[in-house]
Amino acid sequence: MDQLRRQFISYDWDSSGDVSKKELVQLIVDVFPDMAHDPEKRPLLLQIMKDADADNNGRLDFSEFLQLMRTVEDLGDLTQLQKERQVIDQTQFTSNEVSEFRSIFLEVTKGEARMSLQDFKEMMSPICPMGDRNSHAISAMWFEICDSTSKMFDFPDFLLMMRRLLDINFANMNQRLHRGPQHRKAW
Ligand SMILES: [Ca+2]
Ligand SMILES: [Ca+2]
Repeated sequence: MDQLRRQFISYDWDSSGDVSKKELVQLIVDVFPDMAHDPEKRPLLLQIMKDADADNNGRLDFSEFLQLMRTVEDLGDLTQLQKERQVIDQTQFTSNEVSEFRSIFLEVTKGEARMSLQDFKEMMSPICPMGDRNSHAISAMWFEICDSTSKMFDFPDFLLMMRRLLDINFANMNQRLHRGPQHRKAW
């Protein structure tokens, strides 16, 4: 709560107790970085702002701001879900494979939502020898896939990576995993 209060105050430059038009611009850019510059997302953005502005006065007071932040959080979950569905579709892993990969992912991250490159390499090391060459190749693929700010993998990123490694049979991993084309087992 304190953090949200501080965030709210930081947008309310003139300390009027609410965030009005000019102040809203900065808030939108911070809170909706993707939407702020995407004309197609503009109607959705306007709708979200309108929903948050309960008394329709064009400004957000603190309680309206809290409502907005809740919507943003829900949207974040939704976007993540959409990403995951899309990636599962794209990688064509079966639902069994996806659940196997999910338990591997969660085991490596100890239940966290993000995986580090180092943990990924450690996970891979029993399957492919992690010499300089393999290690660099994995890093290069990793940075192509991961979100550039966090440099971490979420679960869909992890699936994309596994799809790529299996497809190119990275360091002969399919043989090591005894995984032929007809043998549809993830791990
Ligand atoms: Ca203000
Ligand atoms: Ca209002």
